[in-house]
Amino acid sequence: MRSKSGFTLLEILVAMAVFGIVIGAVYSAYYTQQRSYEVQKEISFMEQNLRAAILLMEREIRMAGCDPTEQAGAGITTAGATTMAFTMDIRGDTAGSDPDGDTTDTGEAVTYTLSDIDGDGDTDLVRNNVMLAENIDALNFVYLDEDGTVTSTASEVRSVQISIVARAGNPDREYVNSDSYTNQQGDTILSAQNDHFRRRLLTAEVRCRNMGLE
Ligand SMILES: [Ca+2]
Ligand SMILES: [Ca+2]
Repeated sequence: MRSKSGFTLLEILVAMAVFGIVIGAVYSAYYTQQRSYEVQKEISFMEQNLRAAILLMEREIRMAGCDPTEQAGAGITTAGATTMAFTMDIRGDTAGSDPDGDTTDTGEAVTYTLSDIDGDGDTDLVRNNVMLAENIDALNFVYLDEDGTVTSTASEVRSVQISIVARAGNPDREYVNSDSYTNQQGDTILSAQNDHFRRRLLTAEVRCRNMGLE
């Protein structure tokens, strides 16, 4: 016969141990889920950031050299690996007016480059000295002529391959990134960093349909 006076010390210890194990398991499951949620949030923010930036670049670069009056002398002015500059005549002196034969109106001269514009130590994708996307580790342009051959002669450019490597804002201590990233030509644009940041590479090829029109 067992005593009716209550639990023995042993029973209480066993119950506490079981309770502790259950709480530990619940916490561990919660922590794992929370962590994967944070990682997903970082990645989707990084991808949205990158996609929005590359969409704007595609749209603008497609207009490079736009010169409906043939008076503006619009074209690509810098065809560099990490900097691209170009002009286009897309409006007149006032908002909504027609192209007027110059490339001096708002938004008619554009430069894309990589620089730490906000000075926080991480490079950013910059359009005309304004940040377009932050935490960009690599920006690379490859220029192709009408035969699809790589060229560095601005006037011969007919299409542009853009490659961008974006990095998550926060490191993930349980992850090591040992990937290197290449452009569409297979050239390395970011070597393996072996750090704790997740990254995404996005590439696009834009046909500059206004280039090479006589
Ligand atoms: Ca103009
Ligand atoms: Ca920065």
